[in-house]
Amino acid sequence: MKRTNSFLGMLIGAVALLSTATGCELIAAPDRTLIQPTGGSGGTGGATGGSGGMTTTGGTGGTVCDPAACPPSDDPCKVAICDNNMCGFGNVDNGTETPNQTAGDCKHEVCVDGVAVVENDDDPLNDMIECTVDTCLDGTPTNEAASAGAQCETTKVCDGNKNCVECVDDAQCTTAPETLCDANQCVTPFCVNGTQDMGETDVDCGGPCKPCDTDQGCGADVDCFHGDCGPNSKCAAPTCSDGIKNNGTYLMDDGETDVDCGGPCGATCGPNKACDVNGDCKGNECTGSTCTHLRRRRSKQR
Ligand SMILES: [Ca+2]
Ligand SMILES: [Ca+2]
Ligand SMILES: [Ca+2]
Ligand SMILES: [Ca+2]
Repeated sequence: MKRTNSFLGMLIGAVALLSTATGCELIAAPDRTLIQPTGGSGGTGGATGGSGGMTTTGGTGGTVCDPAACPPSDDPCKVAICDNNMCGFGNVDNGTETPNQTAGDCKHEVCVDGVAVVENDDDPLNDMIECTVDTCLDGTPTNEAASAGAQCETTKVCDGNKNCVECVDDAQCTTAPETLCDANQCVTPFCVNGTQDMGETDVDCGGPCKPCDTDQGCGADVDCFHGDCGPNSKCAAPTCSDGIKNNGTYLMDDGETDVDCGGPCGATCGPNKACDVNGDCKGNECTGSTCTHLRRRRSKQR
């Protein structure tokens, strides 16, 4: 009788344990409002990774998180991931470029620890001028003049002042009779003989020789370095309103950087006009070799 009672007690205990175990499986079911569905309707019951320290081995057809099916990130430095079988966001690889890039600004935006930062980049500004060397210097585009004699336009050379010219010395003048270099132009020897010869509009200038300077004789605009042969058949002095880009440092150091602006005309070049320094531009901002468009620049800084 005593043995029977003790057996009954063990049986009741076992049933109690079993019901506890069954209760635990129900408690371990996840809160499905916190799990993003990953396509299709999930099965019922079953959970992966229950809490509470007891492993549930039952349950089939539970939802499995798939990063590809999670809501995508709006932040270019974040990516959808699964964490504890729930959709979340993680950092993209450090150094990943964001879509927010500007060509030619010597900078790029990359992700570092999940945050977009702007870093220096080897992304020089192509100023479309062959006789400048386009580089980045500490995150700033620079377009320095190429050295005199550097090749340009296949058969010409740079003059060291950003211009592509015929010659900088006699070495480039090898086709007779033009065997001498005078003011960046290959000429015949009579263009440098100190007398006005046939075809010259003044001494050693005009016609087949180098163009003439202000107040020298001319027959047409092409005879004048500054491009304006006045009504008195003398080359007119350059002005900031003659409609001519009076360029260069030849004879008179008056180089406008664009038509009637920059250089001796001061900070008068508008957006997209050519410049050498900030002082050539109305907005006082010369980027590369071009005056910056103020409105565009403001929007870029946002
Ligand atoms: Ca860039
Ligand atoms: Ca260039
Ligand atoms: Ca001559
Ligand atoms: Ca001018």
